[in-house]
Amino acid sequence: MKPEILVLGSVWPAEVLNLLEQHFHCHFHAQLGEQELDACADRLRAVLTTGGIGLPAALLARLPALELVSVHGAGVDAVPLAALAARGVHLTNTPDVLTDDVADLAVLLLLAAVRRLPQLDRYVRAGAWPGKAPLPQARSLKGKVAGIVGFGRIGQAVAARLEAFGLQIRYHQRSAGPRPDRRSDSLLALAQESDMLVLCTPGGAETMRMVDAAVLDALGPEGTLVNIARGSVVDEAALVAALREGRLGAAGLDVFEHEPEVPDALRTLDQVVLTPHVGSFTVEARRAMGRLAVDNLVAHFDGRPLLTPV
Ligand code: 8YV
Repeated sequence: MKPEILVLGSVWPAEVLNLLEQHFHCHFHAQLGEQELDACADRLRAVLTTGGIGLPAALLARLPALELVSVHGAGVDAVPLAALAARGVHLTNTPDVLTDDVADLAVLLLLAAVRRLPQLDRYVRAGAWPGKAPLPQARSLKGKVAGIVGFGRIGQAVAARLEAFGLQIRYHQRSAGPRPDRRSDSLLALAQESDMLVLCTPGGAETMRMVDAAVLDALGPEGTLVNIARGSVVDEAALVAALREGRLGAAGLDVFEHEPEVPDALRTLDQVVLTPHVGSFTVEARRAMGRLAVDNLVAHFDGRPLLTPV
């Protein structure tokens, strides 16, 4: 008999669904009523979920037979880690296979924000060019300092790309990391030393709103903030205020505090570039993430070691 698993999220590609059906008896949470969930809950031995949905604690409490949570994504901040550990439930994620694509998006947002790509695009589309409407010059990247917040796999991949643009790299994270000579002691110090901050740190309680008004002010009116990490890392109200009042220069944002809702204030600001949480949203990354997420489930039920345990 195939193990019974619960699948959260509603937009799984056909390839993932085919793999799942080969190995598991799948129950799709989005299609289950409360009574249907109750009827199968004590047979559900694993959960497949996305980084954004994670596993709500209330749902975990309804799954007494749970052995494994497989997260399709690198971030596990939406999973109740302590409760899983207390129950001995295994947890896997899909690191590495998305690193390059997420790092590419960080660079894309940084370049677009600093060189004002959306404004330039709007300028041409609006027919402002022939009339020689005033157009402020952008700033160079070369010689500037990029501060990377969270110097893990993605942070280091962003740094490698930005060094090729002639930027100096500094970073902040709790541990020393691979290049201690480049590490700033605090986030505030990093913001003071940097022309731009790129947020690559995990979400969760420890990093909640760590980018606050003081950090944004330290980055300053010529500074640029890029966030490809989690919306929770930034005090969004403070970010809006800093941009509105010209205390921060520009921002490139892929993630938001209450996504998919994006505050009107951010959507109307000219110096902001917005994308809908698409760091890993490429054919290649999503295919590899889907396979890895399913392979972890299969390995567990085959009695083999998990491929990418958290
Ligand atoms: C995805 C992500 O949006 O990896 C992460 O942590 O945020 C993203 O890659 C999501 O997990 C896709 O399921």
